[in-house]
Amino acid sequence: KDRLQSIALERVSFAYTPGEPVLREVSFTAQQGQTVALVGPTGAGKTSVLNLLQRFYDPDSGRIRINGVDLRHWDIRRLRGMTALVTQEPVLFSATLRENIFARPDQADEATVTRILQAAHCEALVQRLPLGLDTHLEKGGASLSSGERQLITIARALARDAQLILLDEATSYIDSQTEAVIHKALHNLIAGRTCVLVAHRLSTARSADRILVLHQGRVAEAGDHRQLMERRGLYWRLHRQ
Ligand code: M5T
Ligand code: MG
Repeated sequence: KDRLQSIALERVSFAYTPGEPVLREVSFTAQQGQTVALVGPTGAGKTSVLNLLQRFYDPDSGRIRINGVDLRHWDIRRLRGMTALVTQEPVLFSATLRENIFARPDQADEATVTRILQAAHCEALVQRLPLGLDTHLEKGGASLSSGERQLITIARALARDAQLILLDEATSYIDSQTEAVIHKALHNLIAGRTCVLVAHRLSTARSADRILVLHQGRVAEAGDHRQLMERRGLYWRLHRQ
């Protein structure tokens, strides 16, 4: 299994449409086990960074490296095996909850299943569903709340034991109780793993090793929560809104 040691963006620029750059010379690094949080206004380019890290697109200039190796030289299957994505709009399969979480349900023993459901705070959901883990999710989980769908994708990422977590926090309205539960599940997912996360709630960014404030595709500020608050710049102003 590949071990993730570091990821680095080196002056990455990118445009979906030629001449309309959405990322301009973005640089950051994360060592194994670290969390980098991306914050900033809508359209700043946060999700685009995750798109490049998944190789949905390649940079127009600059480099992305994993373990020092240019991302374009990585085998895409190895990259996918290492990475788990937790998105704003989770895609659930029209299959059982168990199949949605475990790629090989027959190989997941009971202790593992229990541990993962606990860590992802999915136990209440499993209890609520008529057939528990074996409940068939109709229409990709249309009957579930967006918070529940998010917890399922967190469980899925835990089950895969991916080393690189790419997380785009949901923007949709979630009540504060559900938000607290998701926050705890995310904490369990991120612990010990390397993570690049787009934080829409500033409380998620707070504990990151490094926070990047993106503004119009540029890194406007970078530092940890304390450093950025002391700076009294953009990040500090985001907190006062
Ligand atoms: C940055 C444009 C978007 C915006 C800019 C994902 C995507 C974005 N864009 C495209 O043209 N095509 C695409 O597939 O790129 O967008 P973003 O990276 O999605 O910004 P964000 O994640 O910081 O914003 P938000 O609203 O999620 O907080 O001009 O139109
Ligand atoms: Mg986004």
